[in-house]
Amino acid sequence: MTHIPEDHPRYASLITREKIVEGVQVGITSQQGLVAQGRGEAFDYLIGERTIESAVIAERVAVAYLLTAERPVISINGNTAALVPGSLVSLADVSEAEMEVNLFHRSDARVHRIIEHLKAHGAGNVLGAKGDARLDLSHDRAIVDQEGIYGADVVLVPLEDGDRCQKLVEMGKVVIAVDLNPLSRTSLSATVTIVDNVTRALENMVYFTKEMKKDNKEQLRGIIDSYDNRKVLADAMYAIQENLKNQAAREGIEWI
Ligand code: PTJ
Repeated sequence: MTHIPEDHPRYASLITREKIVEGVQVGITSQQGLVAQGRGEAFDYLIGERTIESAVIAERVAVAYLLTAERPVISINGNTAALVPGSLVSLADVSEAEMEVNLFHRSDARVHRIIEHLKAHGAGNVLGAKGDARLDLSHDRAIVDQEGIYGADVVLVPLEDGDRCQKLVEMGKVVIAVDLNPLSRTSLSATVTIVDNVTRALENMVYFTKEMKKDNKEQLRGIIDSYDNRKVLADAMYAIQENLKNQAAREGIEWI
């Protein structure tokens, strides 16, 4: 890993980048994952590299869904496995959700490497190697486990592609997405869209789960019922616009 000095103004962003590069080097992350990370970085820059208030709301609603689910599943790909393995394991643990490796650029070797990587971070059972069920899609993200994503009622899909998100929603599942692009097909079709960096979102969700586990089901359902995903998307777009305006003002550039 390249040495990044802690006082570098872009320390957090550069460390995240290094983790993805390392993920590719050890065969966990796909090369395409580097491109996806670049896109994420660009949106994170636009939003101000912070968790906006509406993302906190979405994160709490996501936790309420996980805690009231019958069969919650966290879907894991090569990017999230490299970036936030510890938080994924903690979230599965505190929310009692299953973990399932599901890849767009699928190979059995990579599925197994990711399962081993998660186990090295404390995971118990990790699904995804069986691939004994199929979603109605023409690419490899269709391959899922019967006892995991296929039979789940709530699925958390950080860094998803739009097709599968839409398919899971069509199947009647609650889909929670984490995506820094508020206008991606995934963001537009998910039940709950968390417009935040997965590195911040997962950590927040672990914290909220520990706190909200004390709430009863009715309180959790109340949180869900008052939620409007369109408002959250609109707020993320507004936050991007305001961040750019403020930055322009600081630099003395007129906003036209
Ligand atoms: O490991 P695989 O084979 O399953 O492949 C995983 C990737 C991520 C390569 C695959 O799912 C893919 O190609 O994704 P996309 O279509 O590029 O979508 C990724 C979305 O996630 C984009 O909208 C990015 O803006 C967003 N994104 C990227 N990095 C982050 C992010 N959102 C939150 N946090 C990030 N760190």
